[in-house]
Amino acid sequence: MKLNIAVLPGDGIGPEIISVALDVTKAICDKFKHNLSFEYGICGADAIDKVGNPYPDETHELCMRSDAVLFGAVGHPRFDNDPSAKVRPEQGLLAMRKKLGLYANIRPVVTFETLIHKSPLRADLVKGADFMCIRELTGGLYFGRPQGRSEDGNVAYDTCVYSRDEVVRIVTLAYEYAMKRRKKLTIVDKANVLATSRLWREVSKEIAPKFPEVETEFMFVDNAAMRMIQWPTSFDVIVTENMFGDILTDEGSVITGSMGLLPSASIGTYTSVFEPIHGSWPQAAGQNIANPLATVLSAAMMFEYAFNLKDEASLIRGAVDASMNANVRTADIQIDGEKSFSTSEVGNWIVDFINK
Ligand code: GGG
Repeated sequence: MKLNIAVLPGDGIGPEIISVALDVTKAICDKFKHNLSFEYGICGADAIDKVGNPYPDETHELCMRSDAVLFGAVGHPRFDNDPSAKVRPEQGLLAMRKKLGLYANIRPVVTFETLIHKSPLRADLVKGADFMCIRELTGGLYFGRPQGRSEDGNVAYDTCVYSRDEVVRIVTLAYEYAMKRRKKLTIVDKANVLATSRLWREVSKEIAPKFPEVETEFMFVDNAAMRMIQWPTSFDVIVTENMFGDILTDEGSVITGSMGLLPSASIGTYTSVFEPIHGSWPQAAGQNIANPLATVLSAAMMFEYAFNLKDEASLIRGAVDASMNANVRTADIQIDGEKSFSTSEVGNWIVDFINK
């Protein structure tokens, strides 16, 4: 099969983790005799520095002609300390999502048996947790307009907007995923306060009867945040709006033991993007210490979701499991007192495992 992918490393640790994920992708393509072609593009702070735009047209055109995009991370603190900055790296990520129509961000949260010691939560609570968070990605507060500041700078505003069609699209997709899993869907909102959440509830109640086998529960986001910590095994599929999904999935990473473990797939209209849920960790850039597994597992999602190549995805996941069982781990997931491995050492181990 021919696999034509765009590779956007981005900022901070992005280039290091993407290098590992690309090596893994190449090893899988060699093993399964796929014809891989890939091309690099720029985005984020890197692209602001080079061309003044965090998602330049050339990068967009590259993504549009690719079957899938492997994405690292964007962001740099120098923009946080400069409120007058006209453009921020994260705007590139949002522009990419909007322009590529990536309305659904799929984030699996799965506990690894060998990492239960790393979760700050009790082992008996996190053991067996395996749920999927579906985050709406092109609407809500991150995109609603107006957004800005009053002329005197003393007032700031964001706008949360959702249309019926946007809710139908994402909630229907979530029911379809629930049908393929344990047939339970939790719809997370803040319907006691927000008008957009009340629209989500109204529309979801219209869709639910089309999926009678799926148990539907509605939950306020504050309650969901508590329940995720107290009883993570009670979830199967969660669907929620953009910002709630952003926050809840970072919380989900605590269950697994490290932010460096959570992959994601963003699917939609034109192509699909695969990226770790974590950001660019600029303080660690160039040190070869970042955990590459979230990006490697994102590459596994790419094989499965973009190319329907399930054996290839399974081999990657098996190699990741094997690396952890062999104790070849970066510092964030290493057992206290054991030697930790660098980003590239973990990557090389996984590639060798695939090549065996
Ligand atoms: N790989 C994900 C990434 O770079 N995240 C940085 C970020 O700003 N994320 C905000 C978001 O996902 O909406």
